Amino acid sequence: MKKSLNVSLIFILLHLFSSAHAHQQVSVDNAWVRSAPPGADVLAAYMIIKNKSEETITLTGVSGSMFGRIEIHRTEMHEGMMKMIPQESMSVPAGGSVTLEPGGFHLMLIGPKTVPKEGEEIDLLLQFSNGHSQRIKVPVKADKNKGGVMEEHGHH
Ligand SMILES: [Cu+2]
Repeated sequence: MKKSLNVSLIFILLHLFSSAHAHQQVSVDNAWVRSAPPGADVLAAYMIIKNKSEETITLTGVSGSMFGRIEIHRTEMHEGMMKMIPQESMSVPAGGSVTLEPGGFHLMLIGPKTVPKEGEEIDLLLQFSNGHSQRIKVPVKADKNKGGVMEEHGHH
């Protein structure tokens, strides 16, 4: 009787440990949305996504109730022009990270119901191919180095 109690206690502890561990597979740091003028029809979100697991994790979708839709974009040079290429997904290597930053990967927040102001926070849900999803709060900030990345809005 006593023995079986101990066994089930160990099982519960293991289960708690493994589910806590699953939540830490992905971490999101330095997330921010670039503030945009009222009436803007797109905003860009940037962050660092870290994969602490031993397998590649793929970001397959992003949603947020404040926006019509959200796409994963990558800014690339094409024949001397900066162009944003929508991506089906974005892979984060095992034990590595991917940085979303002006001029590279970013989340394109399309069709905001209202354009959020500087200092506000946006709720986003990141969905990964392994079934993991992560809710994040992203503050709206002014671009620290203005200029140089305005092309991201110019193509919409
Ligand atoms: Cu874009």
